[in-house]
This record gives sequence, structure tokens and C-alpha cells, in this order.
Amino acid sequence: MKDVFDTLKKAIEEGQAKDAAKAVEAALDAGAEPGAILRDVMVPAMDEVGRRYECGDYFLPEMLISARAMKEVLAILRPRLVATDVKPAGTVVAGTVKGDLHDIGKNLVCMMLEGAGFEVRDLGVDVAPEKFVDAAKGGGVNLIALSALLTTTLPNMKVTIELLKAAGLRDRVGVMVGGAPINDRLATDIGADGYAEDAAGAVALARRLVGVA
Ligand code: B1M
Repeated sequence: MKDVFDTLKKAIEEGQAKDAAKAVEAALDAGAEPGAILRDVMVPAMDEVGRRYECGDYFLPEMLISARAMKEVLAILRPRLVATDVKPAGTVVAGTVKGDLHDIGKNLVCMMLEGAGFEVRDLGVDVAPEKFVDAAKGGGVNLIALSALLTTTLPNMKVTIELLKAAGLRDRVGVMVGGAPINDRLATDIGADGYAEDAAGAVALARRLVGVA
């Protein structure tokens, strides 16, 4: 299995989408667990891409093609990650905050929430605070899930929470936040109900916030 995992990791790091797709199929055929492929191979591959970008070995185009390879592999894993027969747990409106185009982590969180029985309304990327508020006005929304990967876009989480408050929605709609630059303290400071470090943690947090944990 190590060989297949190494091939998959290298293919994502180098943006070879076809090789990555073949490697993930091979890993699944060999009995690898989808969650483990994601956690132990794919996420570390993207971390490596980030490291190469940070030290100047990679530029934006390399980061983009790696992201494309990651997304193709995720599409293969998706049906296995969301296969569920659990009863509906609640409705979540999710999105990446205004100014931020990163969506791989947010998509993963959405997939895992769906897998845990949540209905997910994904608003996409670069979502204005007003759009989250409009979505929360719709009936039956229990939670807003805000993702941000850039330190520059973090303030838009706070703006969104303030706007939810101003619209009188904060008492009935919970807010969870996540993304690489966020931590528990920041989540508390901006008035969120909770922070999760990864997609599995997001499911546990969402369950706790809607009271089905
Ligand atoms: Co960009 N990027 N990027 N990027 N990018 C980072 C984030 C960066 C850390 C790279 C680096 O310098 N090391 C850096 C941010 C620095 C900072 O602000 N501190 C950065 C930068 C600077 C930029 C640009 C500004 C570059 C430029 O233009 N000069 C630019 C910004 C564009 C914009 O958004 N306006 C940019 C662009 C891009 C691409 C478009 C090329 C591409 C994104 C493609 C896409 O998403 N469709 C990209 C990528 C791929 C990355 C890295 C390499 C990988 C991100 C990723 O997908 N990780 C990233 C470096 C890194 O993170 N190591 C980097 C895999 C993913 C599974 O993890 O998204 O962290 P992550 O999600 C995790 C957790 O964070 C958590 O769960 C997920 C699963 O475990 N999580 C939540 C996320 N959301 C959550 C919500 C929750 C709970 C948990 O509850 C609601």
C-alpha cells in the first residue's frame, strides 16, 4: 500500500490529475479506507504544495494544477465519504468568506457533514456576509459554517457574525468557523460558537451545536 500512497501523494504534489486518479482507484481496490487516504496522503500532499509555494519552489500555476488534481481525486472519493443512512441531523449553510477563493477544505467539510446526515447548502467561495444572512433567513437553517484560508479574509467572518446579530438571527442560528489560520481563541474573539481544526472535527462540532452529539 505504501507504494500506491507514495504515487498518489507525488501525483497531487506535481498536479498530475490522471496519475492521481489512477493511484486513488488502486488504493481503493487494495482496500484502503477513504478517510485514511484523505487524512494520511491527500491533505499532507497539499501541505507540501503550500510549503513549496512558501519557499519559492512553486508559483501560483503549480498551486492551481495541484488543486485541480486534488479536486479530481476528491470527486472519486466523494460517494464513499457521503454514503450514509443516518437520519437528518440539521441544515447547514456553508461557504468560504468574501475575498477568499480556497474551497478544497470547505468542500471536504461539506462532504463530511452530508455523510453525517446534515443537509448542506453550499454557497461556494467569495461569499459576501449579506449572502450568508439571506440564506440564514430561509426556514430550517440551524448552522452557518464559515471557512477562511487567508489571514486577510479572516475579518469577514466577524463581519458576517455581526450582520447575523443585526438581522436578529444569531439566537436561532449557530456559527462554526474553520480554516488554517483560525484557532479556538480567534473563534471566541469573533463571537463564533465553535471552531474545528479539520473536517472530522467539523462534524463533531456541528453535532454538538445542534444537540445531536
Ligand atoms: Co493559496 N494560499 N493562495 N491557493 N493555498 C494558502 C492558503 C497559503 C497558506 C500558501 C502559503 O503561502 N503557504 C497562503 C495563505 C497565507 C496566509 O494568508 N496566511 C495562500 C496564498 C497567499 C494565496 C494567494 C494570495 C496567492 C497569490 O495570489 N499570490 C491566492 C489567494 C486567492 C484568493 O483566495 N483570493 C491563493 C490562491 C490559491 C489557488 C487558487 C492557487 C489554490 C486554491 C484552489 C482551490 O481551493 N480551489 C491555492 C491552494 C491550493 C493553497 C494551498 C497550497 C492548499 C490549500 C488546500 O486546499 N489545503 C494552501 C497552503 C496550505 O494550506 N498548506 C494555500 C487542503 C485542504 C484539505 O486543507 O483548506 O486547510 P484546508 O482545510 C482543512 C482545514 O483547514 C479545515 O478542514 C479542512 C479539511 O481538513 N477547514 C475547516 C477548512 N474550512 C473549515 C471550516 C470549518 C471547519 C474546518 O467549519 C466551518
